[in-house]
Amino acid sequence: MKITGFELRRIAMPLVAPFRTSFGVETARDVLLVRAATPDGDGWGECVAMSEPLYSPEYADGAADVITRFLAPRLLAAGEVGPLDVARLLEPVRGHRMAKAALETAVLDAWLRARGESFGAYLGAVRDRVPAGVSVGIMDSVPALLDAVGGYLEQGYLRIKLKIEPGWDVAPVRAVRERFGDDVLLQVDANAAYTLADARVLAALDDFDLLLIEQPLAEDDLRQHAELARLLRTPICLDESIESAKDAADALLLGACRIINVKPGRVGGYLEARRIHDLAQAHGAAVWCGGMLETGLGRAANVALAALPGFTLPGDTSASDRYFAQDVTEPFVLANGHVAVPAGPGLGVEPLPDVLASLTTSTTWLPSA
Ligand code: SMG
Ligand code: MG
Repeated sequence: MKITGFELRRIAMPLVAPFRTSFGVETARDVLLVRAATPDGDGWGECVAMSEPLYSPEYADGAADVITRFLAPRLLAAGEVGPLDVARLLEPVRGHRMAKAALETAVLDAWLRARGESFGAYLGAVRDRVPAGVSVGIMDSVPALLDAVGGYLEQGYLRIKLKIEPGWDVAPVRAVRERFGDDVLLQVDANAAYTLADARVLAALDDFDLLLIEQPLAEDDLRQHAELARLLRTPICLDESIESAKDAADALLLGACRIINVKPGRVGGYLEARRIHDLAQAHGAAVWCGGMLETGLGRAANVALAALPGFTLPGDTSASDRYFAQDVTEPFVLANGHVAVPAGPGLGVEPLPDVLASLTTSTTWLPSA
């Protein structure tokens, strides 16, 4: 497949409510979209980097820069490029996995659309809908949190994830358990806000029968996660620490986690995400699909991935209206706690032209030489 050029498009998406984590507050999503143009049609990739390098070292302006100067030129100079070539062609450039993932996804989407095959079919999906969890930010008070959780449960979300940080951990978890009972599937995510010295507080969460505790310690603390795992009954799940299938293998072998949050952007794309799925399955470890407040474009691919057989826990694959009043595609909706896997070619969803135009803050065209 010949790529005639890449379009980088920035869109500004206000969130329906501020989303607070242990590293900051998001009130709007500043998204970098990549469109791969080919003679047979276009493909889309959403870069999950946030506007500031707080979740991970990548950030949207940096991703746009590395794509423009170093990544897109390698693909545009390569002549025929298929989805399996992208990672190899970009491999000499260190890191920048979210930027690489956006390019690979755009190429894969264009290639699948031309073949008339869906992301789900290509990746190996075995379901036509996936159970939806929801990630609930840190709130100003426990009553505000209980209102938010109650609202999501009423809508039908099948699993609740509470963001935690030192000072906002045992009390909110206890309050949610007391109000909504022991049957709610409940888990927590610290975004690396603790150290091993906090093991006692984290062990206090063992009383609440959580599905998992996500990324309690720093991303480069694999050994310390393994140590912490020995002190907790609650399974540890890693997010930020896992940037590749190799990292996943190391973490599982070391006993640093029993569960992995798979985010395709964080690991360099959907093909590497599928490798992590395969590896975890072989290892008997559970995986689930994480979220980065994606628009409908990124969500379409995530939902397809979450339909693979080893994704045995509900993901952060919520409906569009949990994030945005107006999504850039037809919205993903919650039906009996599930979100449908798109069945059409490629991502199976399109940006709505007028909406896309109204949200766009800039576009750059990177032509092939
Ligand atoms: O997409 O529903 C979503 C957000 C899920 O909590 C979520 N993501 O660490 O897992 C995580 C966070 C990272 C993004 S926070 C701005
Ligand atoms: Mg996380």
